[in-house]
Amino acid sequence: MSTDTRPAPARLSRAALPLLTAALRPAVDPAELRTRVVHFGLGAFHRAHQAVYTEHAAARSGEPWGITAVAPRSADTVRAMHDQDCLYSLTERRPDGPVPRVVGSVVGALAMRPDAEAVDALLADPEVTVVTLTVTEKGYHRSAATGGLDPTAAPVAADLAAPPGAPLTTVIGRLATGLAARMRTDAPPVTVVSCDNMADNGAALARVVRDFVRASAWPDREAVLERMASAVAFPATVVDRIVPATSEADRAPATVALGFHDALPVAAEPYRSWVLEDSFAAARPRWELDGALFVPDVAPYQLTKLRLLNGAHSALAHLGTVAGHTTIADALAADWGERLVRALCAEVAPTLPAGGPDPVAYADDLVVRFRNPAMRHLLRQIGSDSSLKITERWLPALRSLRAHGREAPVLELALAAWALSTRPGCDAFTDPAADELAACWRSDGHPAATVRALLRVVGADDLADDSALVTAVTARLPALRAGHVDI
Ligand code: CS2
Repeated sequence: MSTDTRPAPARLSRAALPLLTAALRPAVDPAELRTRVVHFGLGAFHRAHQAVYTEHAAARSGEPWGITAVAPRSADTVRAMHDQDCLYSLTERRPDGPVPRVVGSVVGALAMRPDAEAVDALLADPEVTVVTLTVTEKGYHRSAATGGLDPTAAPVAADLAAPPGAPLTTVIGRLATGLAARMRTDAPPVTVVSCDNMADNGAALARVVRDFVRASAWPDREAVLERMASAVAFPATVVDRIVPATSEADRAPATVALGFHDALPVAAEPYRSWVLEDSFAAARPRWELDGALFVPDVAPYQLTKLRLLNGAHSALAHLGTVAGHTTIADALAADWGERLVRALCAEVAPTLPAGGPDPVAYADDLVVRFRNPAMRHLLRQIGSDSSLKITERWLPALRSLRAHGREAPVLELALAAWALSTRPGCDAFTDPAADELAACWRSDGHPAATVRALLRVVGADDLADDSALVTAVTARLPALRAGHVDI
């Protein structure tokens, strides 16, 4: 047995940067950046997407756009970020080998609750003109029935009832409070950019923020709303990059590649894209210098991405789990994997507005991206929170197909696999509505009644009332229960 007596590598830090090879160093010197962007959501996705675009925009424009990222929950991540001067490595997982480097655009990290005052100070800071968010669908606390803020959701109700100055739990509450403070000081306009996977995400975010202000007890809420209407823009955006949650297996190679210990590495596919609605209220990083596309209307891109990429991801997650697979690449290697992706894209294509990417070429690219053998993207990660995801990814397309009298066998099959995952005791995925969904499986109930009840839980009463659809989904259950995916 040999004992390794070499000292552990030092922690990644700004002092380490000059010691890295040029290929590993950030595109910008973080010491030259200032916080001009506040980001909510310190997860892997942000660090592999917007942080990269912002870094390149700063490097190419010479403008000092730095990001302070706010972690809604995890103070541990914030501490780890501080321990390494907010630097971290990003490894592109190319099929022919990993390509690591350090990203330098994040210059501050705050924990939303303990650092509430600092977060509000930044939101009111005239230098900060962009706020971005990656808080996932559940961070918006939208009501399935109305699409607006759900004031009965426990954390929302608690934030609305909190005394002034108390730390808040929801990002929407914190953002609304911070923006209100900015409006009161007449600070310059600001743009708030939702980077989550929802149709019309800008309008969705604007609505829940305004709903929070409207439901607050602030005496000046009408004045705040009025000023917000002219001084806060909420453009829609489509973000795209496959970034699996960082796993233990990512840490050691990152440290080896850098020669410095990195507790917060991120690994992502090489592909990335960002399409933004060109309606900003104030200065922004020149993300277009790094390939971001500014367009008048993102809807064709948004719906294509949500229904094809995310729709296929969710279908692979549920059907792959039924068939005993663990990752997207495994599910794609099944004899039905590629067929599923192509069939789903072909089925959904007629529901997409004109002006977006060509669905056939898009499906070709998806197969290549999903098949990347260097990626380990867990079906468990993608299938979690499905009660919120399928309402964006599958149900609008399904409605549109049914309204036009078209067949939807792939979406029906996917829905049946999702239904099975909601059974009591099935812990393949986590979901905020898990208890409510499990309660739909009454031991004396007919499976069709269960399918109907499940659809009602996700706010799809219209589909629950569609007997032909419910019958078709129910008919798929027995084969799936036996682990057969028949496409
Ligand atoms: C995935 C997305 O976890 C999921 O639900 O479908 O995170 C997906 O990887 C990204 O949207 C790709 O841009």
